[in-house]
Amino acid sequence: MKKNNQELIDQFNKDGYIFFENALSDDQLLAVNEQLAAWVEESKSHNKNFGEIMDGRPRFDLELKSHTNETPAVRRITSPAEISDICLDVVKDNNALDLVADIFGPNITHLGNKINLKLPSSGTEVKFHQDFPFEPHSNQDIMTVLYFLDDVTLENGPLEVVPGTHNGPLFSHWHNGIFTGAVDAKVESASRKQAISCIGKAGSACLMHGKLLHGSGPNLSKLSRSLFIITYKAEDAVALSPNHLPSELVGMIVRGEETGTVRCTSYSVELPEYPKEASFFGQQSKSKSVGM
Ligand SMILES: O=C(O)CCC(=O)C(=O)O
Repeated sequence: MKKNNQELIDQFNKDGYIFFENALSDDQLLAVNEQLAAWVEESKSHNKNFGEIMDGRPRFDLELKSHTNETPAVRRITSPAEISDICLDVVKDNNALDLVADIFGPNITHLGNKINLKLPSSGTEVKFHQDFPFEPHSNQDIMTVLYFLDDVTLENGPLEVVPGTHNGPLFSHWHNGIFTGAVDAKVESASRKQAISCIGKAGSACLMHGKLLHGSGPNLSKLSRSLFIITYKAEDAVALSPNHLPSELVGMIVRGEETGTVRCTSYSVELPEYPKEASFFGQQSKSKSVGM
């Protein structure tokens, strides 16, 4: 049975995430996927990361150990909405955004957008982490919305979330003086046991609180698993560290209006390290050097 908005909001407050069908219209899904297919095709002529975002880092991040012409392994496209009007239109308006406004609104701004891909044979995986320590703000009303561009199944590396962790501690993402962008191995193995896989049809989305612990395993299927990930925030949540995905679109109002107000809640968090790598996959690969 389809849940009404209040049931979804109650579920979000309890679990820290919501699965939401038809977050993208059929036209949006088709258009973003056509754009993505063109970028993957383009990646075949590159053997290293390419493109450029505002701070000079590459926009297209490749899983270099598996990327070939036959098995392209783009794993991240940073701020696609800066170079594609199709993606920009989705950032500005989609069915899930109304729910974000119901939860953290009425005034909502865009914080960042990216596409994560797990192409077959790429081996890409995501270590367990919380998003908030990458982007601490004056309050914690930050929502990551992960739009499914493919059908997501148990085999193709679904997002795994740990219900209720948005109400728990902020974990350290620093280990032995290195920002690994991941929680430590003990927290990860305990989390895995409680994690729920977010599976569903292309066009659905998972709305996830910025503090929710999550990760995902490799794609073991022959079909791709791509997510368009857009982070939104309450307009009165003001950044406490430089945005790690800088773009002209940061701070764009997508619902309501600008109030110029800062709302503060009290908490402590270690500041993140500004990435030198093309994306957080590079930061997470440092986990190996600290024995994780
Ligand atoms: O691609 C995924 O499965 C998760 C992505 C994620 O957690 C992130 O990019 O922060």
